[in-house]
Amino acid sequence: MTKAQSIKNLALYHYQSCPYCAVTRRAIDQKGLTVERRDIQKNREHRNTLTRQGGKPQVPCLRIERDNGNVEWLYESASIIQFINRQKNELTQAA
Ligand SMILES: N[C@@H](CCC(=O)N[C@@H](CS)C(=O)NCC(=O)O)C(=O)O
Repeated sequence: MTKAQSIKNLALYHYQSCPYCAVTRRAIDQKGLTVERRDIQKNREHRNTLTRQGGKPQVPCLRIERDNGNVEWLYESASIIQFINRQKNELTQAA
C-alpha cells in the first residue's frame, strides 16, 4: 500500500485574500487533486477548529487525515506545496 492510499481526507484551511493561500490553491489545482476548502473568514467554526486543533490561526494550513484516524496539521505554503507534489507523484506511480 502506498502512502497516497493511506490518506482519507485532505482539507485546506485558507481565505480568499491571503496571497500564500492563493499560491497554495493554484498548486493544488494544477496538480488536479481534490482538496476540500475551508474558509476561516467565512466560517467561524473552521477558524476555531484550526486554532484549537492545529495550534494557531495561520493560513494556509492543510489538515491531513489518514485512514488510521491520525490527523496532521501542516502549516507553511512551501511545505504544503511540497506535500501536494509528493502526493501527486505517488498517485501517478500507483496508477
Ligand atoms: N510563511 C507562511 C506565511 C503565512 C501567512 O503569513 N499567513 C497569514 C495570512 S496571509 C496569516 O495567516 N496570518 C495570521 C497569523 O499568522 O496568525 C506561509 O508561507 O504559509
